Amino acid sequence: MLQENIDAAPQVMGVLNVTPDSFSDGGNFFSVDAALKYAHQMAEEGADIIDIGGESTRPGAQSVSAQEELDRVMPVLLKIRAELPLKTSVDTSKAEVMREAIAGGADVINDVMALRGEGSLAAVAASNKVQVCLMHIQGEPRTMQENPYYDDVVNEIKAFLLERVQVCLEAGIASSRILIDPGFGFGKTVAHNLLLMKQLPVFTELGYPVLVGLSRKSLIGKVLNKQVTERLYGSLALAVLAVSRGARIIRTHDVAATVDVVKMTHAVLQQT
Ligand code: 9MG
Repeated sequence: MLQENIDAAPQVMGVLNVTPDSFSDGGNFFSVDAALKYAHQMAEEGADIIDIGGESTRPGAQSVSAQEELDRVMPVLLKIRAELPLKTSVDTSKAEVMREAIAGGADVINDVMALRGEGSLAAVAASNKVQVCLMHIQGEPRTMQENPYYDDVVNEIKAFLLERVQVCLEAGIASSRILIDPGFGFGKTVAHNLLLMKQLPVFTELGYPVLVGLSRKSLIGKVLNKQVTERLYGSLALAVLAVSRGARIIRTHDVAATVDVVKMTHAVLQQT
């Protein structure tokens, strides 16, 4: 007999980049109206969370001021919160943006620098509610793909994430508010990324929900020899592998397809 849902399925986080130059969809949602329309579409397609980003993290991207990031992100965050019943996440590494986003009701701060920026730990610790995603990156977005090197990629990233979790706990952030992310594509070669996926249980067994972002990334382009617009099937294959290895949140540009593969994979995993 088909067993009913015991544990909730992993969540799908839809990417909403409000930047002129983001990886894979740069410029598409740069106006508030276009961003909002796309947020509604992702909600209809079954997204659980929308991750709003006002500064591109792709290699070589230009950095922007906190004010510019706020001007891009805040109107979209506030409108989504007013119009849609789903969770919101703000992808930022700046304390000022974090503080405003938290005041504006963001549910998650998604920080690719794992709260190492000036004032960002305090900004998150000052809230008693917001969740934080601590992601691993080697280097910084601008230069991260210049010869990434590890002696032991899995254990070095595990140690980094555990150290950042400890810093958060000591700052008073409850363990229930912490998500971790090995940071696929952030200062990693294709081989590093593939090994991280193979060994994902090392992270999912740490006791913190694991978020992964694999959607349309260059590792897929390199393995399959596909342009960014042709990476859906590769992204979905990785989403299936991530869910079957225990990931709890899948960050994606392709919400409808990802929702289906996440639900299908989860249904199989639920069977006893
Ligand atoms: C902002 N961003 C781009 N890729 C990402 C990933 O893999 N994880 C997280 N947490 N954020 C990401």
